[in-house]
Amino acid sequence: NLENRKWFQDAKFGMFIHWGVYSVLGVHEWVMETQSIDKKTYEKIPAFFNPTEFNAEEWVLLAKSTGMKYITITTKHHDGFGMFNSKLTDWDIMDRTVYKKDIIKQMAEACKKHGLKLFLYYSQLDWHHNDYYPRGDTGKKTGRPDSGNWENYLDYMNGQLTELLTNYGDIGGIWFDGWWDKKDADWQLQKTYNLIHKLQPQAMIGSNHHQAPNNGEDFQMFEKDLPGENKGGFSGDSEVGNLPLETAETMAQRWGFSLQDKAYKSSKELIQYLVRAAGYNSNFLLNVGPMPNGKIQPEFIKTLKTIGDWTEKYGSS
Ligand code: FUL
Repeated sequence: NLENRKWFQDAKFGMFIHWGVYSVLGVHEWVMETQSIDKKTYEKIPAFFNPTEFNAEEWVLLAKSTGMKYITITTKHHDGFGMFNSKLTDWDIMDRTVYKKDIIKQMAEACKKHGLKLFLYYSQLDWHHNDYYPRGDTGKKTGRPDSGNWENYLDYMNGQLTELLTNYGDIGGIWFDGWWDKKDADWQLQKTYNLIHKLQPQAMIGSNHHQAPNNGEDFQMFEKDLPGENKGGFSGDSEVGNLPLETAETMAQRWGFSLQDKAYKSSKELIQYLVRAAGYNSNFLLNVGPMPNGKIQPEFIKTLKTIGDWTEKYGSS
């Protein structure tokens, strides 16, 4: 869809949100893997996730006043936990938390109300699902059975994507991640991409698989790098193609909420990054990892406000 590609290319600035039940532990979104937490133990975490202070409009207005035109939020990260109402599993916010409210629904409504587009991050990699089998490079210590049906997993994934593209109105796009965990697997990407474009033709598909484009995606993304660079070591295989571009960075070092991560980038650094990205005609997707109570930490808010003053003066796109 050319119109949407054009819109995306011109948007220049978006907010990335990494939020999941892992935020309770205050480590980062990879904690299940880095601390070798098995599935049964990890399943205790959602009971502690009760973000009573969460207000979707507050986040959307924060993004908007920072000069951002869209929000990309984790609907399911590598731990497989759904932050939305999925009928295909009970491993989601409705069934495992006392909070029992659909985060994605609230975000979709708030974005619509305030004129921002919503993009959905979806991890193809899943450390929780038994049918994510054979295992990939990660998730080997989760205590899952040594068997599973890969086709079932793909059906599950396509089913969840169908839910996401049916129940939340118009979606800006799908931000895939985790393909790289099983580089040799048959992901049947064409089938998934066709499904997405059939359900919502305007939805842009991107995949953080760190490869050259031409796999049927609508935009190309670079994690922690400007297009063409490979400082983060994620983009070695990527050449800049002719798709709209996006580069993702985070406010400090981690993506998900981390108590110990105090390597906050300054507003000056981040504004320079925004400007440099724009020089590549690339969007800048700037990440926050909200706290388990539903608030974004004050250090981030302060920096975003300063960036907002700047974009108000000079424009963000
Ligand atoms: C990576 C993930 O493994 C990280 O947890 C994070 O989501 C980052 C944006 O992409 O591939």
